[in-house]
Amino acid sequence: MQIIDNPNRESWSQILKRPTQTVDDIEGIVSEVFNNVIKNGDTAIKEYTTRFDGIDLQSNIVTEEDIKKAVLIVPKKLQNAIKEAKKNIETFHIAQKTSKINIETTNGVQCWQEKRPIEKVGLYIPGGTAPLFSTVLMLAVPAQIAGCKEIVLCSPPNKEGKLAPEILFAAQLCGVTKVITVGGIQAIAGLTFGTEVIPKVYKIFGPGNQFVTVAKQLATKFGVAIDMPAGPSELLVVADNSANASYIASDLLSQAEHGADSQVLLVSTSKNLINSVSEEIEKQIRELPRQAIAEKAIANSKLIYIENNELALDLINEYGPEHFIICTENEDFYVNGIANAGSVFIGDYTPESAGDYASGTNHTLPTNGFSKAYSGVNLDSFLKSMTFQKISKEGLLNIGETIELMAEAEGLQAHKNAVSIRLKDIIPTKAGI
Ligand code: HSO
Ligand code: ZN
Repeated sequence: MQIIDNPNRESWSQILKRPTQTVDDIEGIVSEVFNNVIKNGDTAIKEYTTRFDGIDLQSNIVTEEDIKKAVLIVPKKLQNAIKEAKKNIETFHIAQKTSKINIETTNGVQCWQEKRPIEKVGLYIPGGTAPLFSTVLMLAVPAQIAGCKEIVLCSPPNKEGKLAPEILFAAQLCGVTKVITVGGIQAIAGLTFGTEVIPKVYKIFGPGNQFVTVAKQLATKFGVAIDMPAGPSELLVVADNSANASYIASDLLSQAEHGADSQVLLVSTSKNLINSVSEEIEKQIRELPRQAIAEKAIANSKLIYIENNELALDLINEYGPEHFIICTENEDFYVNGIANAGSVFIGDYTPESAGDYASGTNHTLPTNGFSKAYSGVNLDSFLKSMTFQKISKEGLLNIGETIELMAEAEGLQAHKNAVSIRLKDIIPTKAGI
């Protein structure tokens, strides 16, 4: 693994580049699929499933019967583990509920703000080399707590034309209202425009490959919201001499095995630790079933020696990792100083896998430096804040003139009139409008 020795600030942006692979003309194919789905609905969806997934599906509707069968296949022990994880995710996300804010800004002017669920949401669960059913929990649990009425789950068919039974088990456990076997651009197009089978939704969540990501971005042009721009997984660990090199190596490999384009970084003030972690990675990677994938990700990854904690923190904030693990003696320095990270894991006994599955935090997080401006998925992602106001006669008397003056100054006479016409009734002697 590449070791970088005390890089100067000017070189940071080069060193911290993400290994994004660009596929030519994704937008072209995404627009083609969108247009075809607008025109031909489910017929187009079926054609693209045959073309992109290599599966000729008779029906992509997942029935109650399919779900019942899936539940029988998932081993009881795994079912219990999924339930345990769900409980923790639920506890953490229920705690995120906020109370209504209700305040009188001026006498007689009552303003309040409350949150209401987004009524229809679409959850995209990728297929690929490993169907990540844990993502079903991370999206459906907060959707259900928020009170979303329609929770539609789309995921691509496997080689047998089916969804993994664990995905179906998690979906029924978490109150998903409809499951459809459809993936890729065509799934996003279906959720954006609606077809006979796929309901149109107001917001689309979930990770996906570059095609899905570009499709989600195009969906926003048609008025559908998305959770965030998603990219390959990443992890940055900061560790000093006090850290356990084999633990650190296991964490770095846990993200590296996600995909060839994942990136993992170690930042350390200790050259000893860097060398030990490098050796440990070589040892542990040989034992992994997904060694080939992890090796490609490790080729994109770096061990960075930095001479002091202040510089290290600046570098970490410039990178803005999706996941940030702190294994240092002075952990508070990093906990308090971190400005840009999706989710933070503190201490020797907090592997990132805990947050991926079962501690309770959400694993749908901003990648590619988006942690500088975006939050990970949380309860609020499924809610909208709405404001309300009720003004009494006294209230309008109190703020009426302010509104009139401002409207007049903006040259908006009709705005002013809407106040004046009322004030005239409240104070009959007031000059005409
Ligand atoms: N680490 C991934 C989430 C995940 N890991 C799902 C295992 N399963 C998000 O970057
Ligand atoms: Zn993971």
